[in-house]
Amino acid sequence: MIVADWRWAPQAQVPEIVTRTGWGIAALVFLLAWRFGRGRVAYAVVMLAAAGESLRYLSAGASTDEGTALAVLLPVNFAVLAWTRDFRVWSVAGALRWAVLAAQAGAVATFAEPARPALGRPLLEALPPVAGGLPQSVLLSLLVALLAMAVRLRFRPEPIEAGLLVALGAVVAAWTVSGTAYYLAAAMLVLGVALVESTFALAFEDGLTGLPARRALEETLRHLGRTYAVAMVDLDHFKKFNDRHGHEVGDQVLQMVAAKLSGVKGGGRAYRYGGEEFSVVFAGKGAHDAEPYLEELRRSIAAADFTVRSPARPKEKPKAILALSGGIKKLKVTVSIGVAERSEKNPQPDLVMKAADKALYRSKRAGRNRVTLGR
Ligand code: GH3
Ligand code: MG
Ligand code: MG
Repeated sequence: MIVADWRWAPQAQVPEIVTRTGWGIAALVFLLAWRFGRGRVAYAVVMLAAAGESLRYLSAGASTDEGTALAVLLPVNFAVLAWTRDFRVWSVAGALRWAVLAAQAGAVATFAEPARPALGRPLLEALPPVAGGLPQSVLLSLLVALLAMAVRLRFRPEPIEAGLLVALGAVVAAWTVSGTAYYLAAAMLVLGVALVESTFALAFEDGLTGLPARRALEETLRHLGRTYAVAMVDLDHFKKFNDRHGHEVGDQVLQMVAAKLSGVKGGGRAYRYGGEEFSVVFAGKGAHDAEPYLEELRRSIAAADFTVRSPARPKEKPKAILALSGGIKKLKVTVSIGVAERSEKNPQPDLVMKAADKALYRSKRAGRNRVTLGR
């Protein structure tokens, strides 16, 4: 079987305006990625531009090996991007990534030769060397990458991870269907949208706990139906807690309490209202129906040992804590909760919140670590 003769699908002549628009989109998305510290998007755009250029060059009848190398490498790079942290385009971490990209380009230019079409050779002789217009090596790389990215998305359903997966789908279309430039431009647009979306989402997310923030809560409250309950959750004696263990330990405990709250059952959704106060919204449920789920939360928080690292310079009892500094501590914390529902007396979300706040206050006065229903 002479695989050296394998060629990319012949490309229909794409109007010059499309190519230029593609470059415009690439430049725009790259600049946005630079501006907003989304190096992964910038990296993906550079790869897509390279894919487009090399296909143009290849369809002019050059070696298939360079194109195949690129087609094997691109999905792998996308999968690695999906699994790694974002970076700034212009930074040490960025320089490292660009060096890796340049090294790959150098390796392809150096080793891919028409005389040694190793990459186009079938991996399994029993199967057709080319399926859907793609050689086996490319198919394998694509399958592994798509699987890795789908798994990543399952655990981290974020815009950029999703954008990379969709963009890779568009790349497959670009390789197998005529009109490459259209699909590559679409892939870059998808990444641009993902970038805008992930940046926009920052404003709605709390940086410390990862819970949706106050702004997201306000958005939710605007779109509730006729039946809902809102709970206010406040940590007990948290000021003392901070004084005793330090603000950093306090932050860790807030994160752990938030993790518990985010797992609330019964269709509730937790938000960080501000400071050490959280809200839980139950759409479609009254306060009575929501109460058992809140009670479950309260109990699980009270029962938990919050394991924290204690780096803090102590304010009190320096000797005792110094011995533990840098060590692991197990701490206890409780929460008080007030919950109220929409009713004739409280027909608006802000009134329901106020009623929940009053109920919370009654929980505090009654001795804390309890759930109180608003009247
Ligand atoms: P109560 O049981 O009545 O709620 O007492 P409290 O001390 O929790 O009440 P108060 O509202 O007076 O104090 C809240 C404290 O929460 C003040 C501040 O030290 C702490 N706090 C608020 N936001 C944060 C935060 O983001 N991180 C940390 N570590 N502490 C916070
Ligand atoms: Mg408070
Ligand atoms: Mg408090």
